[in-house]
Amino acid sequence: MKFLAVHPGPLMYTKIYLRLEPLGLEMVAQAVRQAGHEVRLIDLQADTWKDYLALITTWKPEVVAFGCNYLANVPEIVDLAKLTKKELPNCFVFVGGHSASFVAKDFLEHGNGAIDCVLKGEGEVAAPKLLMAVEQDRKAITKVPGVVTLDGEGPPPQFIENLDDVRPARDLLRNRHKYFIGVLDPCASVEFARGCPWDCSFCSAWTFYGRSYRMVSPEKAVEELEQVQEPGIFLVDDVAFIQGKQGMEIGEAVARRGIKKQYYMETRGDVLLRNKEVFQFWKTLGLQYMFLGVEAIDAEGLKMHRKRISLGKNFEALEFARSLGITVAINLIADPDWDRQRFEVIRQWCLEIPEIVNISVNTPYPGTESWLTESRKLHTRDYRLFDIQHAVMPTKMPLPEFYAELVKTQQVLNKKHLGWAALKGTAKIAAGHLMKGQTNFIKMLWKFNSVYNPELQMADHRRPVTYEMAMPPEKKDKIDPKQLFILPPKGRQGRAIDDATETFVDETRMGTVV
Ligand code: B12
Ligand code: SF4
Repeated sequence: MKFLAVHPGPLMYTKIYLRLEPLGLEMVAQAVRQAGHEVRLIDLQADTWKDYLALITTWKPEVVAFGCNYLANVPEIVDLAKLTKKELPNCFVFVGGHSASFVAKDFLEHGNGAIDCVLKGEGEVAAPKLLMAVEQDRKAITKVPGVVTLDGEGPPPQFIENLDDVRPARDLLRNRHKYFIGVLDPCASVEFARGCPWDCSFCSAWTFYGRSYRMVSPEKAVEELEQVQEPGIFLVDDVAFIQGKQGMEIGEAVARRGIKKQYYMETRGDVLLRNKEVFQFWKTLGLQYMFLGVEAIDAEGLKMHRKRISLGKNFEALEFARSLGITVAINLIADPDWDRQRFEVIRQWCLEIPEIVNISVNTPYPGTESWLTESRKLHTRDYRLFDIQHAVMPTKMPLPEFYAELVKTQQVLNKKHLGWAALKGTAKIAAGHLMKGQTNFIKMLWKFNSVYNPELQMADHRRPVTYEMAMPPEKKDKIDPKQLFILPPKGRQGRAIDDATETFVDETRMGTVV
């Protein structure tokens, strides 16, 4: 069958700092291709709706699959599905991905017949099975694991047995030069491990994967790095090198094969401190950027986000990351309750430290514990505002003032790390990019004010809402986190970490789920 995989357009954050290839969708595309279908992929972060329309009307796919990792993309995907069914009434249209899995039924209702099913969980195993059902007997699709239709639901989603079995169909993307993060321009994405063994209340990375953790083998990881053309590598793992041994093994193989790349990765402060030698080694291999999930700079804030890592440890981790001589970025979560004074404290802190500080807004997402325990009522149910750059819960200050303070604080980042300030330190690199025709990095340096603007944020709230999110269920003080899982948890055996690491995780996580 002719299968078209589609990634929706960019959200606010990706308009400046980065644009990355849709790795999960490439995995699904490859699995479908391995099953013998004719496959194409279009990424609307780098192409337009017009390109999409031209593609479906000329190529006429028999199946169109949308990837929805981000809740904020739901309305766009519903509209694209409707457009697709209008142009190609017999085409089978379905949606998969992280967020789609948590709001499957709502998605189908918004689609009003334009979306045939949502496929929950990992797509590698399920998508080829679904296509087989579509080809042979469309009425039997609810027998496929993870399928949700308006009439019923299939068995629970299945894990891919071995992450080495499917690697991404990178060749299907036509605009690979458009993917970048900061100076890593162009940049490819690579996965060394999947899932997260922690259980932070505001995060759905662990609930999606049933708190499992699996690793790609060092041989496969290195083979992939070798095949990737781009000099920059964005490691998509939620927490890099949880298991130090894997980090060392991949690193040693990279060194042996003489692979020269520049890397971006994200990790936790406590993992960094536990596996110092691994990160030191990766610095010698080309580690350039590290993102540390600090979330708060006071104990109260950390408690709120259920991060059981002390502030002292976080600052020690920051100190160590600095000592590696790499660019470090950290994330802080601004709460809608913040007042002017709180923002001022954060601003001062941002000014004092050399790191890039990214500030996002506390947002309860379906699939997280916060979604069920947050007592504050949502003041909007517009999916598009659930991008952690907008306030979806009532703010203590009037909303325009909250945004003014937020943007003023984010401006510190702009002043310190973008524009001329950034160009001063990177002029040579930037010139190199220009010589090769890579302009993503240079273009992003002056975009801040056109994207981050309190007036624009307010205007976003005033847009008419066609598709409204369902309300969260009645608030509960105690919940059974198991009800949040998409992939069924396998307990300890689902986590490919040694016992010492399992104990370390247990000591630093807050939950009691197995
Ligand atoms: C890498 C990453 C990014 C990258 C890459 C984005 C991209 N173009 O894909 C960057 C850094 C750009 C990014 C940005 C953001 N991200 Co992000 N990101 C991740 C992260 C860490 C890993 C995703 C990944 O690549 N995994 C590896 C691949 C192989 O897995 P996958 O994509 O999930 O795909 C599998 C399944 O989901 C499924 N699947 C995926 N697509 C499809 C399609 C079909 C048809 C089917 C059947 C199945 C299927 O099958 C795949 C293979 O098994 C996840 C956390 C997580 N672990 O999921 C957060 C996550 C998805 N991001 C999140 C957020 C909030 C954001 C931002 C909004 C943050 C911000 N600061 O603004 C932005 C918005 C991005 C945008 N689209 O414009 C949240 C999502 C919240 C939500 N419910 O909406 C997550 C869950 C993080 C979290 N801890 O909460 N992100
Ligand atoms: S450590 Fe916490 S925030 Fe980070 S991916 Fe794991 S569960 Fe999510």
